Amino acid sequence: MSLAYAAADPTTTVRVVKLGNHIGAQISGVRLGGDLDKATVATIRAALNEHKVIFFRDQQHLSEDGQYEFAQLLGSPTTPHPTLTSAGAKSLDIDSRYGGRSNVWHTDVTFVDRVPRASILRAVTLPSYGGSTTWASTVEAYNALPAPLKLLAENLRARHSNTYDYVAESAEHPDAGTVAYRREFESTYFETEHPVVHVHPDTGERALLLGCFVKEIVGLPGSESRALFRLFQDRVTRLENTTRWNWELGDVAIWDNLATQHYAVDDYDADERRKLTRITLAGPIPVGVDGVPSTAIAGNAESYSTGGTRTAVS
Ligand SMILES: O=C(O)CCC(=O)C(=O)O
Ligand SMILES: [Fe+2]
Repeated sequence: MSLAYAAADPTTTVRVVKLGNHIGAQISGVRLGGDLDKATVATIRAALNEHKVIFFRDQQHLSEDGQYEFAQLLGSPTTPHPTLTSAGAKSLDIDSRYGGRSNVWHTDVTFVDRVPRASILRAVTLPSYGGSTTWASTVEAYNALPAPLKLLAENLRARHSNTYDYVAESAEHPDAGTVAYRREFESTYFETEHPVVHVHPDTGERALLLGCFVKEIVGLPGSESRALFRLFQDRVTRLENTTRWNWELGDVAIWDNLATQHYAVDDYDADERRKLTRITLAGPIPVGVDGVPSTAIAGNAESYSTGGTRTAVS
């Protein structure tokens, strides 16, 4: 299905083409930057809410500054990361040389209370093959649950932290860059309790809020906590629920971080470099179906993100 919208410049047409039933669309006819007209920004916002992750090819003109100026049109950027503070002022490099191989399913930064609303990722250096990224809809994962499992999930809360079990995720010996990255990643301890089902601040849709930062489901013994996590997390990553993007230089992906998880596929040569630049938009503190918000257990994310109130940010 393809939807066309007239852009402010009458010579171009913005086109939104769906990539899958539940998630993903490619948008063409847009030159991203700080000078985009309001109508196009509104189209991008609507497409993001509807499709959860959207892709733009051929944005080679974008610099870090241009990416940031565009981000400011869409929402309010956070600092690059709560703990990776040696990153620049505006963006976070996802760099294979420095620990940037996110081959584990996650929603970004769920260890803080103000979970980012969206992320904007731009391909800067790519390997000669491999290195795609996959996103999954956490809204569809919730919607597809049988009624008894919906009820169960809605009544659970989970604790997320920024120290998770890397050893369980990777059989390989980490290189020096990865070790340094992890040390910085864990330099300040953050822990937050979130509802397992939260209500999306802009669409009102319900979504599972899980991913690799989950430490435990509250109130359960370890074995049952792990079993329930697995049950719901496996629902998120069903392939019908995902879309996979094969990057080309100059591509930009924007995902709704409150409606998705993602996984960077580590299938490129160890000698090859892959680097993408991420700018993140602030989001509000999630709330559960019962209206109870997430609560910070450890760490203060105020300086990371101006989010926190439940006003629409993007
Ligand atoms: O490397 C990628 O494709 C995605 C990395 C990631 O997890 C992120 O940018 O948040
Ligand atoms: Fe990520």
